[in-house]
Amino acid sequence: MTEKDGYSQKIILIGDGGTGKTSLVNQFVHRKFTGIYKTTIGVDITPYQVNAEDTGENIRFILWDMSGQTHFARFRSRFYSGTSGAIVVYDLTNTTTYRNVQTWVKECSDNCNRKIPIVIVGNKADLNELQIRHIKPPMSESGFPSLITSAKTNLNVKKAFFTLFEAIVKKTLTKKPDQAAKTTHVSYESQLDSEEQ
Ligand SMILES: Nc1nc2c(ncn2[C@@H]2O[C@H](COP(=O)(O)OP(=O)(O)OP(=O)(O)O)[C@@H](O)[C@H]2O)c(=O)[nH]1
Ligand SMILES: [Mg+2]
Repeated sequence: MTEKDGYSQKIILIGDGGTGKTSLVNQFVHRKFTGIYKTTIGVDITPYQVNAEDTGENIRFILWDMSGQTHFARFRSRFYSGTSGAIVVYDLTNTTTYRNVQTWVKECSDNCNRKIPIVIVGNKADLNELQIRHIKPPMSESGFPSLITSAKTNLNVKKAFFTLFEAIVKKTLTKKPDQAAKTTHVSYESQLDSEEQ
C-alpha cells in the first residue's frame, strides 16, 4: 500500500427510526433529498473519500447507515465492531427521539470497544418553528459536539460529517505520534457548498 492509499474509517449513523439518517447520507454523498420515507432494512453502507489537505493522503470513510427500527435492535450490537466514530441523529420535532439520544450513546459506548468520537445531530431544522419549539437545540449538555441540520435544505450537513471526520483524524494521529509530523488535516471549511457559505 502506498502512502497515498491512506486508510479506512468506519462511521455509524444511529438514532430513532425516521429521524433522517438515510436522508443525511443521501444529501451529503449524492446531493439528493426525497420526502419519501423508506425505512432502512438492516444497514446501508456507502463509502466517502476525503483528501487530507496537507498530505494529499486519501482517507476512506465508510458510512454505515443503520436502521433505527426497534425490531432491528437485537441484531444491532454486532454492527458496532470496528467503529471509529458515530453520528447520533434525533428529530427536532419529536421529543422522544431527543430523549432517546442518551440510550443510543450508551448502546454505542457499550458496543464499541474503545472511546470513539460522537457528534449529536438535531435534524429537520427546516420545519416550522412551532413544531420544534419544545426542543432546545443544540444538545450541548451531552458534552459531545452538537449541531442542527436539515437534510432537506442541506443546512449544516457537510459540517456535521466533517466535524466527526476531523475528530477521528485528530484522534488517529494522537494514537500514532510518528504520523503527527505529517499534519494530516481534513476540514469542511475548504469544501463548503455554495448554499452553506
Ligand atoms: N422536512 C424534513 N424531512 C426530513 C428531513 N430528513 C429526513 N426527512 C424525512 O423524514 C423521513 C424519514 O427519513 P429517513 O432518512 O428515512 O429516516 P431514517 O432515520 O433513515 O429512518 P430509519 O431508516 O427507519 O431508521 C422521510 O420522509 C424524510 O424525507 C429533513 O431534514 N427535513
Ligand atoms: Mg434509514
